[in-house]
Amino acid sequence: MATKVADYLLTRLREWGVERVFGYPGDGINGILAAWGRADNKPVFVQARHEEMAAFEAVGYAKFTGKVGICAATSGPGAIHLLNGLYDAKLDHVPVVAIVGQTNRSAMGGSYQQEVDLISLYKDVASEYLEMVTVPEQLPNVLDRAIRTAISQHAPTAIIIPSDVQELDYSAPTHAFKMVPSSLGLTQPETTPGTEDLRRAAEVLNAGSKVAILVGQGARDARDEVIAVADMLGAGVAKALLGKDVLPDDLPFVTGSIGLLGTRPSYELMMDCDTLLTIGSSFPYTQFMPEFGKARGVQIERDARMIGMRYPYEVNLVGDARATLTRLIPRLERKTDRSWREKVEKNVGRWWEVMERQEQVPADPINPQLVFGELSRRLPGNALLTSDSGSAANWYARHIRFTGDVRGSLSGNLATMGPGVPYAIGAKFGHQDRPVIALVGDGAMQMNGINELVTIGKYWQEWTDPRLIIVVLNNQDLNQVTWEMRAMEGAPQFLPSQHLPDFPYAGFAQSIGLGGDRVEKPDGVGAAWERALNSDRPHVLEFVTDPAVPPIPPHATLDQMENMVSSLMKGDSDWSEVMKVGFWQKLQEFLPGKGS
Ligand SMILES: Cc1ncc(C[n+]2csc(CCOP(=O)(O)OP(=O)(O)O)c2C)c(N)n1
Ligand SMILES: [Mg+2]
Repeated sequence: MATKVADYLLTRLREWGVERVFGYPGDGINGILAAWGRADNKPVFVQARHEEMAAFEAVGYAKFTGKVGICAATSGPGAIHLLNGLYDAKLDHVPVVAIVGQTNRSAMGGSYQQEVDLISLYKDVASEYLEMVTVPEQLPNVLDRAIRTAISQHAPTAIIIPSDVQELDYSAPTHAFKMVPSSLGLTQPETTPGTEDLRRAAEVLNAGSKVAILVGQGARDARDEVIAVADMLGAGVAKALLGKDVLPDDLPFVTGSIGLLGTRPSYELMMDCDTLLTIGSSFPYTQFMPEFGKARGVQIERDARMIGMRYPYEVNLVGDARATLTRLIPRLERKTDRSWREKVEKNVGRWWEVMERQEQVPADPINPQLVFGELSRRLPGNALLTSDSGSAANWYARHIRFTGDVRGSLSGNLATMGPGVPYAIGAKFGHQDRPVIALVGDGAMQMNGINELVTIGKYWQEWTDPRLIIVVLNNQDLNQVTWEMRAMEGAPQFLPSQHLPDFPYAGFAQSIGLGGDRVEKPDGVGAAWERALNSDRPHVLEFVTDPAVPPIPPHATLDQMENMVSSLMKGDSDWSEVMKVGFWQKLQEFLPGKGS
């Protein structure tokens, strides 16, 4: 039988080294599905419950492996469902290729069933590369460019293949006019700034006496170099959320996360420094960076389109983090006065003590901080963590100490609900021998996480290490929004929108053959973690947590936090009182210039 376009598509994906495609079927891609059958399911088709989940799985796979993630969906509704996951890839700069179907060429423009103008719909999300294949000779070039562009531009791209084209006999581009042949492979250039620019950057960094470093995911390959620079400059290092795994938290000068979800030591590092070095981060919140005019700034960023924003930097170095730092280091002078660094380290030590004490404050019934603290103390050094958007992201940012090779990610820039469980599935398919832990709210579970447990149920027996732990914060509240409303609107909880019905998350997991624990008391938290971490199968840990425990922003000083913890521990006040008063009235006291 002749090779059809769909057969060649799968062959080419295999030639690119693609091992898995996360997808969902439909008649817009029936031709490709039939080819998959003929190709003995290579690359392996991973079936999600929903196309958005397939896209999140591809994003999670790409984030945790560094390889391109591929997702596939049918025309019309399937392609529409992929969108939110593809936007997540776009905003977090993740290489993902979407392969979607379209109606037959003969029906196009005829308002045909499931006919959606996909070129217009995908124009923005796949702005780096989007093309429809209309004749077989186009295919290798369009697919190769979609893959190469996704990898090199760190972005989602998409190819649309009408169903009748999938069924055509494949015919390769020829050595002829208006044919576009293509070839496999891609090497990534190493970009470094020029000597004069490195000299200017070194001048700024050497002149400062209180240096702050901010790292983001772009610094991930430069761990040793960042440590070396921080040592020479006597600097503290704060981490943007997507860069939480760039440096481990057991280094005493690492101040942890930055921003509203960040730590007090990161806040003070930024407010008190006289020099800022940002490496591989487009952290957007200027108000958590030094006052304008207070610090001289240097930025290192691989993408010239993303440099020079967020802060008025004096030197903008376009280059890869590792290559640039390697060339910068010989130009740096070791700071002999270590007092700034000592202050930062003292702050960091005290911060972790306050976090541990906060975790112990009683709540009704479980303090969510305790859930994260108990995990942090047991976290395997090779774990992969995902967090959903919700209060979990606060506790993930502040209470989990990364050590060793722990990796973690969340939807950093789109901050969408829903990726916690599918990211974990993508991570697991990328690293079947590593434990994966998803930290998810009950709202996100009800949005899609419960359904995606079914996907875990379908595949877990294939995994070398079957440990995939899904933590559900059962607080019967869309808690993060509840707190945001209190903060910004001064509004009380609006129950018709905020309250969530209960659901037996652990019981449901058990009913489909997974492990499950519902934990209702603080003294059961540690033991539940032990069970899940030693389980022979994926495990849902449902913790009944108190929605009245506020995510305290970094405006609160360590003294204020300690006082609050002491008064809560003594019973002089409790979390529900904080809630009644309205946390944000309390927050006012924490804002700079207000209260003690
Ligand atoms: C798709 C999407 N819808 C809505 C939001 C707004 N939002 C952010 S966090 C959140 C609440 C999450 O609730 P839950 O998952 O229960 O976590 P909790 O904060 O209660 O721990 C909402 C509604 C969003 N970020 N993404
Ligand atoms: Mg909730």
